[in-house]
Amino acid sequence: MDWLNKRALIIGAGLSGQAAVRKLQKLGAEVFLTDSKSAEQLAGIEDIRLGTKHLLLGGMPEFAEINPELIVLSPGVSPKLPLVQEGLSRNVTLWSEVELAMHDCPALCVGVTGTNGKTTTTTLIGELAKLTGKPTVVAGNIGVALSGQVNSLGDDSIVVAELSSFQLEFVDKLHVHIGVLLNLTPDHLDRHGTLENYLEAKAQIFKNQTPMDLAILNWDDPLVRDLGSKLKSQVIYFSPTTFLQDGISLWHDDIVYAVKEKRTMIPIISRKNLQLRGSHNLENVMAAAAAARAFGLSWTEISEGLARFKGVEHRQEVVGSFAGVLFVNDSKGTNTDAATKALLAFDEPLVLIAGGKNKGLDFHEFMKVVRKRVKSLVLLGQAAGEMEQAAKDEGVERIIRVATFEEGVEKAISEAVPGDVVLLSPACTSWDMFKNYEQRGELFKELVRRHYREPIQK
Ligand code: UMA
Repeated sequence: MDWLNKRALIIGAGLSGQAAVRKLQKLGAEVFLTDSKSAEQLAGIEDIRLGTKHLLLGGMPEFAEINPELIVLSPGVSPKLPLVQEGLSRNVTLWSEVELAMHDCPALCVGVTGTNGKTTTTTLIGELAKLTGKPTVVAGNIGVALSGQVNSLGDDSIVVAELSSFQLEFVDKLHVHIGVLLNLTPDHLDRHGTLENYLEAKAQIFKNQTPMDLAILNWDDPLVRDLGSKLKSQVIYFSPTTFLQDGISLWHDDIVYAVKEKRTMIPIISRKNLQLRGSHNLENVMAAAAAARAFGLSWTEISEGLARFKGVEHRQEVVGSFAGVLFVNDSKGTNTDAATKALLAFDEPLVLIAGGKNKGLDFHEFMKVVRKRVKSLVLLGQAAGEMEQAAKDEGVERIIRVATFEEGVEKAISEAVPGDVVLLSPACTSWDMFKNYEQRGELFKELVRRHYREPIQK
């Protein structure tokens, strides 16, 4: 579609909005950008060269003030906004930012959606895509707007896009050649209303697929499985729990690819050779293997790529094994759900470092899991007192309170013996002691490596 001299309104001036402005400016459109926040509240907005007439901050304009021919919606902006509703009633083209990004992009598009595991799977597929030697871009809901990343790509390139339900809600021609739907559990229902609507938004990832394309679906998730029979594309299922005669699943300890018609079963990798832990990560690995096969890697290359993958930084990230103790950085575990998942991912005795700033959560359920899985609990930060009380209430035996993060790491190291795992998964935000969870995770890694006199990796 040609946007030269057309009036385009972008709603939301965050990462997506700012990238959309730049893209539409390049396409020669007359661009308007609006945000309910003021310029002072918005990071990076001063780099956007739009006159005051076109930069409408601190509130939303009336539709008639702009009369746009295109509205681009940032993912976090609800379509219930009167401005959007008016656009819809006047049949104005309404696109999500990912539609704008990919509309004229000739690259092979691999899209990953689902409620959980999107970022790990997207990152892993990105790593595997790089093994093809082709130019590869990894972007989307992962924290980098697609519109700013894909503009100079040719048809020999691969785009690996993490796609949220928000981003998929208003797509038109978005063609995802290889689409992954990992799982679906209730989430974002404040925006989508019902689980059906949420599934419908996610299923948009397959909207423009043809019989040449591939849908990679989770067999274990009934809603996702049922979608398979409704798609035009080829479907491959994966399952970490049930052996599939057609698809990717587990055969004893091996992840295998089976094709019933050909009576073949190809071992891809033993789960023991994966650095990613936990059964939820098997879903991510299986989906990534299916995608990588579809963009042309051999099973050997896939196996090597999977074995090398250490996970996403700060999410159950393996720091290394020192003196027989495995150190894992899960600084991104900023709530009890995430930290529980991390605890359940390990069979080994655990020394857990937890605490920080509480988000208003109750810790009792979490401490029930801690009692079963953790041999020593090291507590720090503002929430330490509250966590200690909950831990005692639930019968956790070994609780160690420390004053500083540094002391916490040293204590955890002294508690561990060969065969143990020292896990940082705080179940709290970092904001009482750090700028963000990344800074907390970096310090953890640095302290561990310093203790064992390993070179610090920046
Ligand atoms: N805004 C309005 N009016 C509204 C609502 C929002 O003006 O009614 C403005 C806000 O004031 C703000 C801007 O919109 O300035 C923010 O837009 P946004 O929320 O869409 O955020 P972006 O910075 O564009 O980031 C988005 C994704 N955020 C959301 O979907 C909420 C990022 O995913 C994504 O990485 C980025 O685009 C680049 O593609 C984050 C996320 O939390 C990680 N995603 C959710 C999730 O994973 O659960 C879906």
